[in-house]
Amino acid sequence: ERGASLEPSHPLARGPVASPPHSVDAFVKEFLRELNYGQGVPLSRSSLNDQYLALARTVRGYLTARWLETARKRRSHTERAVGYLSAEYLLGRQLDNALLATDLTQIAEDALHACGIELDALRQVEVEPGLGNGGLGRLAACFIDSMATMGAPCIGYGLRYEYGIFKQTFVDGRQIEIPDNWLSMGDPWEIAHPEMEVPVHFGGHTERYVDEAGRDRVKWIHGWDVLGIRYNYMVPGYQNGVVNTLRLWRARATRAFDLDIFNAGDYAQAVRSQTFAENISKVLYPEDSTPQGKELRLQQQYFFVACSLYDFIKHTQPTDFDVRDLPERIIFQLNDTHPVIAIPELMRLLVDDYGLEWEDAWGITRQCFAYTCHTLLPEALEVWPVSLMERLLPRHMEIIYRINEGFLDEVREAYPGDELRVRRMSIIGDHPERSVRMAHLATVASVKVNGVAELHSQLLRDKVLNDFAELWPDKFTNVTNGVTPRRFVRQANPYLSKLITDTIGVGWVANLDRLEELEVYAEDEDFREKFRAVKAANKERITRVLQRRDGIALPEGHLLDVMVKRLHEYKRQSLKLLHIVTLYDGIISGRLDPASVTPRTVVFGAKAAPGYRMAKETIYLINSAATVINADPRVEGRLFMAFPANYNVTLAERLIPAADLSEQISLAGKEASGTGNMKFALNGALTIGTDDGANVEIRRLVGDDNFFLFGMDEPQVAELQARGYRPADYYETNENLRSAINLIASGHFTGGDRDAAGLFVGDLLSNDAFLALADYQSYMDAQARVEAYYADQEAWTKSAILNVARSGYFSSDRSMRDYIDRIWHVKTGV
Ligand code: 7GP
Repeated sequence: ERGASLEPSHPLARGPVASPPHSVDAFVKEFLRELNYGQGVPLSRSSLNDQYLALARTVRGYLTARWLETARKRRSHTERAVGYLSAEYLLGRQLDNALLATDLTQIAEDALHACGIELDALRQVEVEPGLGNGGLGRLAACFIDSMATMGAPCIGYGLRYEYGIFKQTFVDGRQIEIPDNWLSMGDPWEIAHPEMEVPVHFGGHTERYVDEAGRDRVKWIHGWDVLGIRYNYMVPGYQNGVVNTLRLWRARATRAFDLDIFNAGDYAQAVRSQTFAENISKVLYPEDSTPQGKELRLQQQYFFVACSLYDFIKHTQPTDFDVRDLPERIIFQLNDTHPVIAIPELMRLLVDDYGLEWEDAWGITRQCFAYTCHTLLPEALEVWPVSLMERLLPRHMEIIYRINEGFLDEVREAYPGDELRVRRMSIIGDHPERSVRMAHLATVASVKVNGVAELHSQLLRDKVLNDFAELWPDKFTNVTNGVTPRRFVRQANPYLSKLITDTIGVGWVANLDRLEELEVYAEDEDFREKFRAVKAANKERITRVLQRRDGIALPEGHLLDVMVKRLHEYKRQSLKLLHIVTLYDGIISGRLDPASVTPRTVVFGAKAAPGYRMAKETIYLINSAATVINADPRVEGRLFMAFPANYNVTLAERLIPAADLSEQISLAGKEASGTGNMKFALNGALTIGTDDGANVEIRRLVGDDNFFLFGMDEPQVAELQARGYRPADYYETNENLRSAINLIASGHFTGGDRDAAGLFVGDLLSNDAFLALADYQSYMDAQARVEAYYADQEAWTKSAILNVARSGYFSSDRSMRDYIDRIWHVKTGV
């Protein structure tokens, strides 16, 4: 019998076909189908990778049905969506999250079991997509998770790097970077659309002409092109049937390149120029909080932004869409300055391609963007040389000049005669070379500018962007960061999750404020015992993980003290090192009785930017100290240091739930927010921290009694720096500090090699830009308070429970609520 033809209006053609049923039998069937017909192997001959890919595709099948349904519902209404523009998404593994979102974890486990496979074995196969460096990239991943869970229309746009953040290994204690070839085994989560090509242009020059209507217009005569290829990823909401989209772009050479090859005498050279185009999405730049200023980086930025704007206008809107309605349809959130070139790109589209008048286009553009700043380090604010811009994006440079002209007129009108201010605020800077200040461009064009924690937003207003805040006070706002409780509590900490759910019900996973219902249980002895059992189980788990992953044997019964984050001087891993060395030095010099030292294991995790010398020296010294201290019998096993290589999202999920103490010790006024700090508090670690970033809010919420505060606050730091900071003063007057530094300088940890510690020690004594020595004694005192408090396990556990109960605020769902209310004004619940 011949099948009936499916007209486009036929229900089956309009899809989606129903999701497979939620049953073990159905899951087995889907899984075997994927294995047999997708991977082309019978179960009996399948490899672990075959099984993982088949499992991932099976789960993806369940997601797809919801994804199509979400898209169908959204097509029928015309409400505003969020376009999250981010050069980084540090996603972490996908499988568990997808299982949790679809409530299939148990079914999958049983189904695989029926096939003789352990789910846990397949979990280990997944390579995490490391398409981000650190906080900024992980935040983007949390935000898209929360938007889906709130049923809010959001599309994430970014780059599909072929190589993500490098894999770190240590050779003789020194960091070695290995390319992260994460796609080598195939990525079952992506859906490629090689047929969806978006043309992106570079180089060339511009020409003026007069159009039919007699208007002056500009034409960009392109120098060269690449194509953007679309890759979709599903972003599932937590058990709400919503699946949003993350759309990442890959660069491919145009056919013109192919033709060149065909015609060229020099075949090899022609293929090389093809590679040149495809290099754009080749690798993530591994710098964190420091801009690179490399041409390829600007190419990446423009490439993904141009693809995304084009895609939004041409592919997500109806064919009769009028670009004048853009502000009703979209708000683009700029995740730091990396996507800021989107502003002149939208102007170019509106003026050159759609023929709008400049003023109309500017009116529209100014409603379509909002900007989040993630730093306070002045050197971290991106600037691009005008010369580079002119060469790579000549039309955009003209547009930026024109935006700047209009903007500076506004400034002059508000502050007549204040040319100094005009120069400070200009989008174009003159020193050390003429360049475009991307943060200024972003601020001028955006509806709102936000910092990522209260203190950070205040310092943005008062310092970094002060002139702008004076001109437009209402433009500035704060949205304190958050983290997704699905990944960082529910998945990462199944033991704690079960205890919470058994105690207050399951509602907390999508409504984290409900954790406050745990508050009363801090006084419940039985609950405290269970809470301690959870911690103990998590310590056993991390012990197994580190043994298997790194061959590290963690001692038992120690206070677990964890400092995990990118290696940066402002974060002060150096201060943590000074603390441990001081204890060790005290013991070996006989000043400190080892029996009086709280048994403590310090775990570091940190990648250094490959070109960041001081950061790499710090890694080397930490590793060297670990080798010596761990092996020294005089310590009597009371101090242990571990530095597992390649800290990533997967390791964070295992490590954070086991921690007793969370190290958040940046110099006040330098860490914009921190988000690791939130993950630790939510998993029942106590924080030792400065008055910096979101620590301020964590301390206010959990209470002073449940937080170890130390160090100068930001005004004190500013004052000391204004007075003139001399680190040597502290070295000379603090005996323990001097002795610890001397021990490092003597080569004790570096096999007698004094030079090996020279850079580190030399900088601390003569420069110490982040005032580690000034905060040293205060830090040591706070660590002594930690030891005393830890001795009282009942008191410590109470505090740990209160940290959990009072940290619901740090859900990224709440952050999204704040963005929606204050900036985006989009509807939720679809
Ligand atoms: C980070 C900030 O350093 C961190 O404090 C914050 O929690 C995080 O963003 C999320 O807001 N910044 C970056 O990762 C970064 O690369 C580039 O900043 C300016």
